[in-house]
Amino acid sequence: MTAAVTLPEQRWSDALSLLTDVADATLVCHVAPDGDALGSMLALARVLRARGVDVTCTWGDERWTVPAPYLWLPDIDTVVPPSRVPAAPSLLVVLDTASRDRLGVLGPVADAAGALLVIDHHAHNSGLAGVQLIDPSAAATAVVVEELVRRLVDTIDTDTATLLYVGLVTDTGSFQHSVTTPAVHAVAGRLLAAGVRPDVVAQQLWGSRPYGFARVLGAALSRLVLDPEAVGGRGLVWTWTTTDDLAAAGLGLDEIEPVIEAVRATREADVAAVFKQDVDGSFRVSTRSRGATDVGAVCAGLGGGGHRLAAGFTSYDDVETTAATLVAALSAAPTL
Ligand SMILES: [Mn+2]
Repeated sequence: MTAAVTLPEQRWSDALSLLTDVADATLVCHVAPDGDALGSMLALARVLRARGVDVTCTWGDERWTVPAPYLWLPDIDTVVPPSRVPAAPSLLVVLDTASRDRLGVLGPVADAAGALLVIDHHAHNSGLAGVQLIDPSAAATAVVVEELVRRLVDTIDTDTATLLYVGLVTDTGSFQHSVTTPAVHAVAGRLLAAGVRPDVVAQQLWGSRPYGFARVLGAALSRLVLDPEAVGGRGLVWTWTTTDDLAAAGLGLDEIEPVIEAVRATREADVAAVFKQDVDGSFRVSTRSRGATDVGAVCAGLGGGGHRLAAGFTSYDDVETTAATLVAALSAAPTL
């Protein structure tokens, strides 16, 4: 069976020596964190704290809040705003990104830290030095962290396993994406054996949404545009949400991520996109491909990032201009 993570043995020993005998560590995941970013960060934090390390956990969003869908995570109450991060920590661990610009306001901390450990599985990255536990073939950063943690401790407790499982199950699309190898299920098996309740996690992640979500989804679907000529004839389906939609529903931007799930299955389009207006007027653009288009490369070209089939960027233009920009970029998109 191919391993869930493939990295040179020397890399693991370099990482372990950074984590051994360190007095304090700051753990940072990417801005606008998802389940893999938060789960990976909080899992490693739990293990390090149990070993006596003074751990600080955060991410560098300018307007920092804990995303509502993840308020139930074990240890989520231990995260602090980026302003509380030591200016020059002994060790900075960066999780679920290897790009300096995805650190937001915490970019300078990466330069000032005594040592740097980067744990990630994204193919597009730049700008961070240090020890690199980066495997673009890993299904999730949580998979890399699971391997690291198994090298640090003999047993993984249920809360740590639950945090890793959240990363695994979100980044694999509930084990539906092509990254779902036998080794991925072996990782999931180990986590379940540590006491994870998959039904409870699934209920929290996908079975529980505020009423307002259905109202915003309705607004988004009422504006849906199908452009079958786009993406070299493979088709684009797209829509948008406004800050007025969110205000009427009493929701934050972090609660409408699943809108794209209702759009992405559209058979007539390989690519789906949702533009979500933020309070500063900009749009957070989420994109998905049904398998034929590298939207990760397209979004990277537009200043964002992500994976081949799921990626995003921020647009500072209006809806029409954003759509035109996206259509133009997709017309030159790499085919998979
Ligand atoms: Mn990830």
